Amino acid sequence: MPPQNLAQQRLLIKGGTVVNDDCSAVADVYVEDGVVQQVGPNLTPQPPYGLLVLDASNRLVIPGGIDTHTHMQFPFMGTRSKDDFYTGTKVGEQAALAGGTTMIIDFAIPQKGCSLIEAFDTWKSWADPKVCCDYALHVAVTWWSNQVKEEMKSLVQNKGVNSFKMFMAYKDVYMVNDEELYAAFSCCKELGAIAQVHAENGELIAQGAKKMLAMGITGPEGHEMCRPEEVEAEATQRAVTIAHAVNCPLYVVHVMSKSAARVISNARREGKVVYGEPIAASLGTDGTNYWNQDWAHAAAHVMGPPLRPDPSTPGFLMDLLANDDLSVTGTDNCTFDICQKALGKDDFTKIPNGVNGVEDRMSVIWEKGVHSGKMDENRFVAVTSTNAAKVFNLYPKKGRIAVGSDADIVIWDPKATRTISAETHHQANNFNIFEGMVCHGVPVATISRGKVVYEDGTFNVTAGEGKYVSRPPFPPHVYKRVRQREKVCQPVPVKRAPYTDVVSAAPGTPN
Ligand code: URQ
Ligand code: ZN
Ligand code: ZN
Repeated sequence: MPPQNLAQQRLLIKGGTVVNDDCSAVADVYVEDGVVQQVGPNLTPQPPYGLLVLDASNRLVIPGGIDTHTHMQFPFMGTRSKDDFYTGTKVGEQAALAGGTTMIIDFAIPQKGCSLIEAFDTWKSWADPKVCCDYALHVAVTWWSNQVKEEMKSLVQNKGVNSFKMFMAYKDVYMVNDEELYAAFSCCKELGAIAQVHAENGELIAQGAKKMLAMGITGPEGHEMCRPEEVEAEATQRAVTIAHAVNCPLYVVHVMSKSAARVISNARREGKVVYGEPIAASLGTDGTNYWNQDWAHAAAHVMGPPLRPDPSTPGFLMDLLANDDLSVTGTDNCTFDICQKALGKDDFTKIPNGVNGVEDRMSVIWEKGVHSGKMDENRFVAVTSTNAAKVFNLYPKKGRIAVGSDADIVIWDPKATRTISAETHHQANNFNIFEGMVCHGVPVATISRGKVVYEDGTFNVTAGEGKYVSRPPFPPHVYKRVRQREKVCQPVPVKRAPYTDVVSAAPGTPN
């Protein structure tokens, strides 16, 4: 008799095309105890009993998606985002597993003056009993002190955190100034962490918002008009400059505009260690929605930085993503239903910021990126999974289908289509910013650590089954260059004979 549950521990995915970021090949994948054991043609694992076989012929077998940017059950702007770690990963407004995402990285965000470690512990205590896929946590630095510096060190050394987000916006709430950015970036570099920025000029937003309200513009269009894209581009350039000054790798979250993307692209061409993260929203829709006659429709798209009214923005960002000017994709999934959005019905500055995406990211990128001919299936894997795994030091455990990797795998049907709709999505939210979009590319089955957790619309996963994943510092993909530069690119003084002649101030110069 095979031991109980053996079928779940032993899995053969047969006849699919295995796609990694660097190659595709027809091969079977054999999984045991949650880890890939063999990849190759015509595998016949022994003994045959208790083996679950999945037919993947005519389908792609891809590494599970990694969503680098979510906010589950986030207390924000007087409310809390609707998807929690259960609904957001399994069946909520946006359900990661249903969309082919097997890992999320959420953000622990302390209030100013509060402990980063306590924030981390709080977020982890929310996630652990509920989360259905693997997860990790970025931590935000919202103020600066010696305590913050010590806590960053402890988070890196004891809690498996290797990324910290600094907000350049949300004045008086989360925003840090340039001096604090300099200190935080320096600390990240010393610890081997990635510095992340929300790049918008918070001072200009505050002034712009006052101006819009004084002009009687209280609706969602005011949200975009008070922070046009140069507000994002200026902050992006400033962050690039400060990070470069301290030789710290920089990761710009939620790239929303052409001009911010150009700043990142130029920085990369100048050899700076910078990564840009467009999100499903910025790749799949645009800011013309803020001018929609229906207030609820317009408000549902409010997020920061905003979607841009130039309708060619999503295509432009996809081109840069295809060409490696931009590197990684997340969603910033932070869902609020229409009643929550209505907190700002008379004042756009009070509309809770955030949109959906975690369930739809993979399909939206396949449709707009691969089906459109901008990228091949290997680049798709790179931008939805592998690059994130490399940047956040999860590779090759995550982000690759190879012997020894976690069996986080998606059987992907590139020909099937689905129409995205709030009526049918697995999220709790009553609005979907991709409503009506027909996407080629559908996950047929999602496998998390060797277990089939989602297949043809049916889930087989319980709350708390996902695991926290520690991320060691100094990801080689990011830090090899940084460390070498540290060694060889230090400024050196010019050796010269000392000046020995007369020293005198101009007569009459006050002391
Ligand atoms: O800025 C973010 O990432 C969070 C706090 C809120 N969501 C958003 O509008 N981008
Ligand atoms: Zn942000
Ligand atoms: Zn965010």
